[in-house]
Amino acid sequence: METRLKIPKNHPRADSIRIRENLIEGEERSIVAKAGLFAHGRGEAFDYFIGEASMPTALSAARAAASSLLLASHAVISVNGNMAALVPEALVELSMESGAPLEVNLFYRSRKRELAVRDALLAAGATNVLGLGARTATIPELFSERRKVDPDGIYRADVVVVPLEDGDRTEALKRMGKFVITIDLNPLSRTAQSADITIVDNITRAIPNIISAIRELRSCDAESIRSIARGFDNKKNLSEVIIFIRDRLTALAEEERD
Ligand code: PTJ
Repeated sequence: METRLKIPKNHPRADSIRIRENLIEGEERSIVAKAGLFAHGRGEAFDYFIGEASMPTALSAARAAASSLLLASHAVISVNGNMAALVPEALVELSMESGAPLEVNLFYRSRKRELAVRDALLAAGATNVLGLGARTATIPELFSERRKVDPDGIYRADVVVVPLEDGDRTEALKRMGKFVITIDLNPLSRTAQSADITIVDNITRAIPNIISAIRELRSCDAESIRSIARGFDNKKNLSEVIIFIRDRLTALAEEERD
């Protein structure tokens, strides 16, 4: 995505600066919450630890997520401000590939921000965005503004994709019997720990990885898709992520010492 700030193509941190500028401009247009800028800083720190590339664990989690989306009766993708600013086109593509509608659902909810997020998705090619209708349903025992959901969307979904999420809602969705897929660069966050599938990766890489996996799995029979979904163990995957980070940091520390 083009940014207002002209970033030299050969700048060693060009991608990172472009992402940051997208978020700053998104905040100015009310798409991103101020807290979304802090959330990005936390995420980027973890991205350094993993080497700013999709780990093998992220690829297998993306494949499991793709299988679960293909097997779902009514999957929904929950969209917040950071997602709409960073990957609007990829979200529209994922929605089209998986058949899961996009639903705007914000932690820092205001009518202005809901409309700004919806407009960013429409500008990226979405034709139907849930979460802005007059009717709302409520997620029980949840006190943030995220408790209000679309009765035709998250409320009746069996599978919900909730990237960059707060732990309370993930736990509340689980109590409602939903199958939760998240994307979070922090493998230790409450959301990462309580979801059914956690893709520890940057959303800018994870969404395209799920799209590629869906395309690849389309040629597989239903039983093979079910066995990929069944064979995924989130706790084991998260533990491998932490071991990957430990080993990478140990190798870097040894290089420094030599
Ligand atoms: O737009 P709103 O109002 O719904 O608010 C969105 C934020 C992100 C502000 C809200 O959901 C929030 O406060 O989230 P948290 O609790 O800060 O959690 C966000 C998680 O996403 C953290 O664990 C970050 O490490 C992680 N994260 C940040 N940027 C990325 C990321 N994970 C993947 N890709 C990223 N680009």
